[in-house]
Amino acid sequence: NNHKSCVLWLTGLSGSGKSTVADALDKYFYENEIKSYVLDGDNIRLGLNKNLGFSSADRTENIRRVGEVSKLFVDAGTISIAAFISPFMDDRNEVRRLFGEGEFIEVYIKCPIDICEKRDPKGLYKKAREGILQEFTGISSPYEEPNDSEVVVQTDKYSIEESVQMIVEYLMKKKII
Ligand code: GGZ
Repeated sequence: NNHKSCVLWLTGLSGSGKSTVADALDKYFYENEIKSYVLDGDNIRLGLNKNLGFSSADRTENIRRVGEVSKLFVDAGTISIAAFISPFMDDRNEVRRLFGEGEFIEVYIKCPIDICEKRDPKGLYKKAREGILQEFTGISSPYEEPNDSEVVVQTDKYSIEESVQMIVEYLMKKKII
């Protein structure tokens, strides 16, 4: 399969569905013989970035490193699917600057915080409310909403399949896949 490479930068709150959408996209690409790789907290924060926590400075450094790793994947011809909260607009825009025109595709995984909090798959919102978890995004640490994302996916309104389809359609329209 002939395709261009790019980074799909998924930003959104904890519990918004970033990892779910990332994994479903990865599966779609695999089934269509398109090379892709998911970067997320599970494979980055436990390894390369295990010296980083959740202070603003550490989040900024987390995102900077993930941006650089994503660039390596794109150079290698693989679509990088990066799923990180990436709460700061400046940090997201710094990553954008690493890439060529059209190569950085910001996908805002948009979901109201009360719904994320209801989902609370890992019980983290509860811990944040109780003050056990500090500097939690959306509760005690900011999330700067994107306002110029290439794609906006509302996971409270659309199914995972529909969300994947919207991203795929964008990539087809831009002749990336
Ligand atoms: C936000 C936290 C925190 C705090 C632990 N704030 O929903 P999850 O569990 O599986 O994903 C969240 C993940 C966020 O890591 P990122 O690397 O994406 O964050 S950032 O882009 O801001 O650097 C959450 C868990 O880590 N987690 N503590 N205080 N999320």
